[in-house]
Amino acid sequence: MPASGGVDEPKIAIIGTGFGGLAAAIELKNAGYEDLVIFERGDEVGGVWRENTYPGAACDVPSPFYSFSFGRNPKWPRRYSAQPDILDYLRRAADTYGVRPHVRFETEVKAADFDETTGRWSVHTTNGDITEVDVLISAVGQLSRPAFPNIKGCNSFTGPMFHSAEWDHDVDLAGKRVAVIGTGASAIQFVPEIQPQVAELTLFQRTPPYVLPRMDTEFSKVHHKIFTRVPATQLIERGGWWGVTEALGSAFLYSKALSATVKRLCRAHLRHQVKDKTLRAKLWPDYPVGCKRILFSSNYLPSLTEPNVEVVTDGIAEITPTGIKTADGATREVDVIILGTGFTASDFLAPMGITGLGGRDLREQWSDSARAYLGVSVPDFPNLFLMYGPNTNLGSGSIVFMLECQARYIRQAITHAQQKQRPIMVRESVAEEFDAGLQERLVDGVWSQCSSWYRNSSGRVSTNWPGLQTEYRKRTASFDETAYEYV
Ligand code: N01
Repeated sequence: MPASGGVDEPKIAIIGTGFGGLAAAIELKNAGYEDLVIFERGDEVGGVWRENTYPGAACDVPSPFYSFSFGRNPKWPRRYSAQPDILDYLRRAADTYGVRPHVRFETEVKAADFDETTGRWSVHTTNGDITEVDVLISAVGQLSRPAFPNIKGCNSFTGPMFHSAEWDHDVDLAGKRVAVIGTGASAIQFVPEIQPQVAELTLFQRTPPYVLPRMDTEFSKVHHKIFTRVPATQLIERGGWWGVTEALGSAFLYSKALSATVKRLCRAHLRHQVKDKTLRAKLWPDYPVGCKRILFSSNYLPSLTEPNVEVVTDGIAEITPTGIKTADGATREVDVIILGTGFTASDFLAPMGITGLGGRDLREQWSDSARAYLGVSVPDFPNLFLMYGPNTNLGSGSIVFMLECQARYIRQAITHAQQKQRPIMVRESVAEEFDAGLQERLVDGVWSQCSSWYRNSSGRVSTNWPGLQTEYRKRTASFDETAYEYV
């Protein structure tokens, strides 16, 4: 807050304009906070929904639930919306709620330092500007930085090679021999889209995913009319998906019997879609269901049964100038390599340099693992708040739901700090106790039983919330001032 005291309106900076940044901005604007500056490295709002333009990019959570509770859209073209429709929704949200005028586009934040004498943050951008603010909110997401595999010979490949999150639309895949590395949520969306165009598709699979059918449907004009005229129908669909995702979450977190049922459904889906026993064996996971994200697709498995597709399960030994060599010594010659290798999810806030009280460096503080009270507040970093911070991802559910919880909580925290006229930070003892409690639940949980982006390099589950969405909502409903202290 302003060092001069008073209850002046704080100047607030938000980094990022994906669902998280917009949720925070809209919450704050609705509460009357207008002195907002929002930094966005791209030239449009949208976050991952602006960046990921690969063929078939879509949300695997139904849109009536994967959208703002206050911004229901009766005109979603489909239940599982495609990337352009979600991006369009976010653009409209930025306009409808008056967020856009606050955004500084093509402005990337490289560092932020807390000044103890003024009680303010100095935000440094790559274009050399420094902006002083009272409150800093990071909404840079967990999945905004592509992970590139460290495979021998990676740079020697002479053909086009690109990551799914940086799709090169200038590369014409028609008639080409294409290699895909990775079988996560991104790959299973683009593989069925490119398979009919390419001459050969070689899918390098390290670990198969569990796949359930995607119960997609086009929303017709009739649906749109009903959703518009009887808004309760939208609420029913939203509530229904909330219930389904909570039930799925309960299965992984609390019930072996429910988990076994989910596994049986995945098995039945695989049997139904893949008749070839050898291929089926390759595609059946050997880790507990839910340990990696369960994927929803009705066209991925059938695409792998097409004659121009080979699923390779031998490990990749090397990328050569013209192909990919596997551990068994075989080399597949390919024209294009597509990396569906995911994101550096556990490097929260990287590569920004964030310096808090006493010159503490956030990256050093998090050198063993990122951690934050409720995923939002970090000791010694006053008036810094995180959206989609550590341990706020879900194995099942809508991140938008979680983001709204965080936005509400942060708004309350800011109001509190404003009333006290001093920057606030979470007490170290509170944050430690909270973190220990989470890890106690996570250490023997389902996500600790295989490797995935939910875990950092030391194996700690640093991305996921250990409970259901409902629990998170309850725990973030009201700001608890006793958990905080003042600078
Ligand atoms: O990434 P991933 P993603 N050699 O990390 C493999 C969200 N999302 O981009 O499992 C060989 O899931 C790796 O293998 P393994 C969603 O939250 C949402 O697909 O580690 N293979 C894995 O198969 C999702 O969970 C939507 O053994 C290598 C794959 O690459 C998250 O983004 C849509 C390798 C990476 O899978 C990430 O999904 C899309 C190597 N060296 C994404 N390195 C929605 O619909 C990695 N792999 C909302």
